[in-house]
Amino acid sequence: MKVITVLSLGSNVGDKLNFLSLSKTLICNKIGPILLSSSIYETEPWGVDNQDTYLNQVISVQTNLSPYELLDNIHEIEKDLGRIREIHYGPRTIDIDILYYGTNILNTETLKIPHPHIQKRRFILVPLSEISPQMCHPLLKKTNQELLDIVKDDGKVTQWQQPY
Ligand code: PH2
Ligand code: MG
Ligand code: MG
Repeated sequence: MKVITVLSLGSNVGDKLNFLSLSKTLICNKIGPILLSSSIYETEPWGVDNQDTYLNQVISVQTNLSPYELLDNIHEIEKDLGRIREIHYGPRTIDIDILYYGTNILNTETLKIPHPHIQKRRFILVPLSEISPQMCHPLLKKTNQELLDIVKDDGKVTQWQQPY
């Protein structure tokens, strides 16, 4: 069955732009076609100090994978791109998080959908509202744009421009 899943991409180590780009190629190959992609944003690290800024982007992807198959494929892609899981919230070459899986709700030890932190993070809500402002959060019953309008987080999120 085809479902649209919304993923958040983040990188704050090494050639960040390249890690975003490589992750999208692998997502197309292993997960499914990318339907929408937000701009890339440079964002202030959330939850930890003394880290380099992130590049973040949100994409929507059409997939035939179940939520757990999706998660397994994401972990494989993160591993392929050299992610070592060390510090919680620590630096990462690539982090791929499942924000939404259609309008499904899942709440298990290993997988929580919608992503439990969507409504707390500007670095997610800004790109998410760019591609899907009217999409409704299945638990909070607010649109992504409404969640952005009320978010308390004041972390800096600026559209990233390719230097030339
Ligand atoms: N990811 C985190 C923790 N903090 N901060 C920003 N700006 N962007 C992220 O992607 C991010 C973060 C944990 O996954
Ligand atoms: Mg994350
Ligand atoms: Mg993650």
